[in-house]
Amino acid sequence: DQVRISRALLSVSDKTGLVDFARALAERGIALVSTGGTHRTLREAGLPVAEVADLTGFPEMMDGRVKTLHPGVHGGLLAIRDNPEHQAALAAHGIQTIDLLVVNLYPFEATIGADRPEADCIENIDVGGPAMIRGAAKNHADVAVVTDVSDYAAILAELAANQGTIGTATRKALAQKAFARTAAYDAAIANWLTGRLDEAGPAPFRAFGGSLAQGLRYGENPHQRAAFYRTPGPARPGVATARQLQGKELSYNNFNDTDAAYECVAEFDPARTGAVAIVKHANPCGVAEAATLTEAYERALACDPTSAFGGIVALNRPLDAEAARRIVEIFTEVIIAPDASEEARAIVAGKKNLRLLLTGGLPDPRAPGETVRTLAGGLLVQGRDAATVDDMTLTVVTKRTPSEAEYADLRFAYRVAKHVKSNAIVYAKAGATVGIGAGQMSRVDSSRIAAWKAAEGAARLGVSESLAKGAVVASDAFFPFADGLLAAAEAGATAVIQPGGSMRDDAVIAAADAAGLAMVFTGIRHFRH
Ligand code: 93A
Repeated sequence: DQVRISRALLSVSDKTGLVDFARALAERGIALVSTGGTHRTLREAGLPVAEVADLTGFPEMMDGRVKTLHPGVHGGLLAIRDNPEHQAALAAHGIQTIDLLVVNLYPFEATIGADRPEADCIENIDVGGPAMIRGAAKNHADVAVVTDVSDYAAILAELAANQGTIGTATRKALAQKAFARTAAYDAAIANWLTGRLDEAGPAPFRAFGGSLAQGLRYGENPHQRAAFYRTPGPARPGVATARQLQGKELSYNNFNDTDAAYECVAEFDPARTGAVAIVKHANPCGVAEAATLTEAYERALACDPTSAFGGIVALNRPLDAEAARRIVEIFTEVIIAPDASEEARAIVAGKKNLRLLLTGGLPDPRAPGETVRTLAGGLLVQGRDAATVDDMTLTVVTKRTPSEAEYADLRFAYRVAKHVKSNAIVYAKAGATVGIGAGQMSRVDSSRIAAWKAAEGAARLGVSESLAKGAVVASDAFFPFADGLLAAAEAGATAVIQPGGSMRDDAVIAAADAAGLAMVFTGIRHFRH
């Protein structure tokens, strides 16, 4: 559907390109209306232009704070053209429709950027402009809204090519851009105000949208300021939404580690199995699944009891008394679970400093969403890693096919590897990790660490063979060379899961065959940095 442009309202702070644009509109026979400064500029250029006061019957007042906030303007933007009642209202009140709105806002961002006095910044909060932009964008079925000076040329070109009309696709795209602009504008105001609030308080924080949920004593280190912000919109059940039953306030590192732990354990469907993840420094140091949480906890703990000291324990099912009794035996910072029985709560209550967080539900590992990371001068945004091994096609690439037991462990290990920082190598046996190598710059080093952890575990238990013996191994990304894979074979692993896709896959597969390993490719990588 084309919309014929008969009347345009122009109200711009940035007057770049304004006169040429307005002249071209006027030459097409489009009636122009504008606000004080814009009107003056157009009049001085000799263009025929009415004043907004002609539409509202009111003069601009209060230093321009109130100029377009009137039904004479907003009725003209918001009226649905083919709605008889709206037409009747327009007629009854003598309101003229506006088909093209051209607005750019008071330069709030530039004003705060120039460190101007607070009163100047406040005065540069545009109210009427965003109201008009939002009205026009909402009614993009009938109105085109231009919020970007760099779109003037394209609008003129479209009017010329389409007998003075603007098409639906363009109006919709303009409306999207318009709402993005008002959203960013309000976010800039909110963030600036957050900074002003904090100046009176303990620490100045700057965040990117969201609302300040909680000031934190410090960040990763005591000399770093920190706060926790909640993002708007529906929340994933987790540390941010949990009810804390007891214990001190969470620290910055607690938030981060607890999130890592809960996201990891949420990979395990509670209808299928109980699962426990123990996390330190945002990496799992033990994960296990079992029929009971107690057994899962014992086995997760056995993977690396030294590292588990002072860790975060995440459970995929409600905490029961037996598991609670076992967990409180060891110094633990946080327990997070969907829920807890009365008896379990009472047991945890015996440890005053231990935080117990109950979320009411598990986050969906497949749910979409974004992750955000800052870098100097910007933000990196990506979709969260919603891939799960259950949805992947596992292709056997070796002569030997994994046994059913190996398959189960391969899936388990890959599920865990997703939550281990790259380069990630995970040894697993019978539903429990037995060696985890995390965060090394070389994959072969991660392989060695994981194998060494498995050997250490054997020594701790007083058994002669490494726990890697008969285990499977998962790698979060392909083995670039056979060496990492050979390290696993040497340690005693019998089966391998990895994405595949290396230039040297053939050599890696040949090495696996030579070592009698079974290997499957997932086709999907789980980098985590
Ligand atoms: O102070 S306002 O929030 N009140 C209003 O009613 C209003 N209407 C338009 N600011 C308002 N505007 C803004 O004035 C526009 O968004 C534009 O940035 C500016 C244009 O003013 P002028 O035409 O006087 O230069």
